[in-house]
Amino acid sequence: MLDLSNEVRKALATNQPLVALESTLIAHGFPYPENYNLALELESLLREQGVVPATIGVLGGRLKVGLTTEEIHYIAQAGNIRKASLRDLPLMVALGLDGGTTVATTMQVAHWAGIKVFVTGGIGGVHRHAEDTFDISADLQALANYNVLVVCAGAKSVLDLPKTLEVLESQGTPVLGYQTDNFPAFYVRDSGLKVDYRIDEISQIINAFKIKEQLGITGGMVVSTPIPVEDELDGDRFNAWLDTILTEVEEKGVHGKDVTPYILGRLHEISCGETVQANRALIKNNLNLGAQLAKAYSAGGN
Ligand code: PSU
Ligand code: MN
Repeated sequence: MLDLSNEVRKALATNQPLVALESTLIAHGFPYPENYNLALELESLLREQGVVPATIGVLGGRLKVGLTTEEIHYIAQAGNIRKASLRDLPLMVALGLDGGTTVATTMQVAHWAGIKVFVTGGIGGVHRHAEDTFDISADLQALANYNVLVVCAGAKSVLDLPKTLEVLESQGTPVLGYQTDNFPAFYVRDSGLKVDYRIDEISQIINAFKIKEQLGITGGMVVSTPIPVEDELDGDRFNAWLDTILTEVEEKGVHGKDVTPYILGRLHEISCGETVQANRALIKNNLNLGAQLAKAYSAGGN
């Protein structure tokens, strides 16, 4: 059921550095054609650094590791691609469906394929008012279970970040800050919360990850890095947009897997594209860190 591209298969066999990328971001995170252009740009930025990209998605019920340009284009423009979260994969395979993989399922498939580093924008987490809605992203379940380094600009600032960090702590997921003490909040650099460990050296992150593997501790690690200063959004303006949208979510009864895409889409509209620009910038920044981590991992880490 796992379809590895030739490039990915060869990279795994010859211990070349690989970075996994998700496809929900392409299907639901950005509008077309920005999504398509960004997905290809991320792949070529990795290749320039000597890292093999493995964009993951589900097509015709096959778990694809290393989508082709044509497949990425299909997912980018189809418009009705399902969001493939943890509970969806067996059904999608059985029914031969197409799906964009979330952080959760991209981690799961990367783990099955043996890819150790995954770059995304921001992880999902505990939503605001989760005490009423119980809306907690399956991304946290995946972080508890799959042995993958997840490089991100923190968790989406639309979430309840203190609660998200509490759940990560309860389930034993280390949260690292690369060259920062602060847990980043996606569009803004500082959430006001601290990471467990500030780590300044790539090799130290890889060592910790390998030690975790040797000890047989399941689960991933969050490696966070803030959006670059020049791309950061103003926190007060952002919060005002978000308050408006969260009111809409409640009034319109948006729920379940539609919440995150709804919020991201409306942010794009209300901000006149500013959030999309910031999102693009932070992913590219995360990508550079992920490329370095992948190279250090395949080089042995010391
Ligand atoms: N962050 C973004 N854009 C996205 C997502 C996160 O900037 O599209 C996606 C990721 O795929 C993440 C998912 O795994 O949203 C979380 O959705 P939910 O909260 O429904 O678990
Ligand atoms: Mn949810």
